[in-house]
Amino acid sequence: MYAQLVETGLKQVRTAADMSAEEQAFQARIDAGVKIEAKDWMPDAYRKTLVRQISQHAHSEIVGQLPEGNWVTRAPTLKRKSILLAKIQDEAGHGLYLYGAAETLGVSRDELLEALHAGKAKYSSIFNYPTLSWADMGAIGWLVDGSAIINQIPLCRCSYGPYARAMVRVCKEESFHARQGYDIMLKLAQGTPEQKAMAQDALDRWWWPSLMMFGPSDAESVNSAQSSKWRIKLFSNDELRQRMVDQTVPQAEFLGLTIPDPDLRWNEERGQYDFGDIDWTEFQDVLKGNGPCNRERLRTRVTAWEDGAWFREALVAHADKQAAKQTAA
Ligand code: FAQ
Repeated sequence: MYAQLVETGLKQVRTAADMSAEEQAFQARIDAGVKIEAKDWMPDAYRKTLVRQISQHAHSEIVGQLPEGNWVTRAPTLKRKSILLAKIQDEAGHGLYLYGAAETLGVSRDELLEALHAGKAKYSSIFNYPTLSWADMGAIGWLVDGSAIINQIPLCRCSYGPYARAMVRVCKEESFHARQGYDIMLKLAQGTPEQKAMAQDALDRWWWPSLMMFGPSDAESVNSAQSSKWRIKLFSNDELRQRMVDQTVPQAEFLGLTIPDPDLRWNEERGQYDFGDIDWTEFQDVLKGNGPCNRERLRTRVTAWEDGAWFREALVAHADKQAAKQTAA
């Protein structure tokens, strides 16, 4: 069923010769920078690609609440606790905007959640790692939300109107998230030697998984070519990953922390940092469900869904009652 909703696997980029007249006109609108709206005609593969990406993105926001949720009761001060709670609530909101954007493409939220709970739909690899110390709240805000912003700013200009518009607000909120994360890291880095060591340990554990968030290398990315042609993707996975490294290295230097990459060095000629090889075996393992927390994350989401059944039923019963009252009036 999920396979009918989304488009997966290697895509041949469609050329003018493969396209009907309708599809050529659609591509011409995209090339001219026109936004595609929900009621516009669109090729089935474009619709399915968007359902795949937007729903994966929505699931990431929802599952992404769990690693930080682990620290709400142990935040070091009331102020830190309120900030963390607000951030986690924002992530829930992002999930809802994104499910809303996916629904404009003709799928239901229930179908998408069913695929997540059955382990068929992906969500970002990053949320399958554990949060072992308070410093991880800093590292997530700084590196994970930092990477999310780099990936999502271009999405504000993507070809599908409802997705692009949802991204505008998401990005504004993500920038608060990144600032709060960096602020936690700064406090720890300027604290006692033990606190600075905690910050370094968090950077050591989150650095490489954060680089993996951008997806496989361009040579391995199955979706990039067609998604770029449709202007769903405006920059490649490797371009955005490079942007993240270039932006983050000076921030780590300011904190007095060391990026755990012996091959990291400034390349004068390219005007960018060179960095070491990513462990793609680890990435693939996490995608297959074998990361450190995959099973726990899914179990937690399924339990939350099942425990909330009575509340959803009550809402439906209330809505039915209201509708019956209006009909009678
Ligand atoms: N994790 O051909 P490509 C956040 C999959 S939000 C898992 O390059 P594509 C906020 C990919 O789906 C984070 N799977 O694919 C926050 C595809 O498999 P499929 C989420 C991954 O779509 C912060 C296959 O590998 N952001 O962090 C990953 O062109 C803190 C081949 O890859 C988004 O979703 C991965 N990292 O490019 C929340 C942004 N990478 O579907 C809470 C929107 C790749 O064919 C707390 N998404 N895969 O079976 C995108 O920009 C793209 O979908 C990419 C992947 C760049 C993720």
